[in-house]
Amino acid sequence: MSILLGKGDGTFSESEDFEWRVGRFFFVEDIDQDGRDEVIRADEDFVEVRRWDDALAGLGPATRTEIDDDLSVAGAAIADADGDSIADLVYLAQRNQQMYLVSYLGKRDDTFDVLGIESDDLGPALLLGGSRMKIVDVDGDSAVDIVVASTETISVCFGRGDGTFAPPAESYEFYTSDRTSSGSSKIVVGDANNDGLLDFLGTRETRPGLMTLLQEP
Ligand SMILES: [Ca+2]
Ligand SMILES: [Ca+2]
Ligand SMILES: [Ca+2]
Ligand SMILES: [Ca+2]
Repeated sequence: MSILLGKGDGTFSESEDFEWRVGRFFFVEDIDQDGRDEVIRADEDFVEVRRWDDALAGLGPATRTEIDDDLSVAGAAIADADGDSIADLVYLAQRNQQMYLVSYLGKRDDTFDVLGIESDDLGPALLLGGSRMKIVDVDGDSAVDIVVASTETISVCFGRGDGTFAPPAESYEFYTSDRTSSGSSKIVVGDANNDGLLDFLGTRETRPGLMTLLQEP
């Protein structure tokens, strides 16, 4: 892993290399809301947090949490799912042909509670290549929600504010990716029509144009 340190004038100092391979999921987030970002990497069976160390002028040692839940993980997000101001790790995971959202609650010491809080089965719509997720507060109730895009649908799993998420009430047809080619499509959450309500925008490699799904008041 290397870091380019910004000097604040658009230039950067030389990168520094660390013997730390980035896992499948990689985040830079202020997980404890102290105004300083932490670096997090995660994979199916672990999550590691590293903090910037001023004395080292580099990242300090990794604090590691092993996760032994036998899940097949399709997506991951870092956000405070239970409202205690410490970020949590949320996996979109598959087990026995069912999809779940599993929250591992973050603790003050940069570890995570290994007893994941599982949502109910999210239903069959999310099984079809459900591999893209975004964590955002869609309805503005200050509990983060999970947006899941599968091959042909987009669904919202509303957060209950305690680390659990409700199965989606509806799935919207939304061509975010191809069955034949993955990894080239994008989904973005933003307010497309400036009405204060978040909307979804997506592109697809083999189909020109931008799809917009507007949230209704
Ligand atoms: Ca921090
Ligand atoms: Ca939390
Ligand atoms: Ca919400
Ligand atoms: Ca809107």
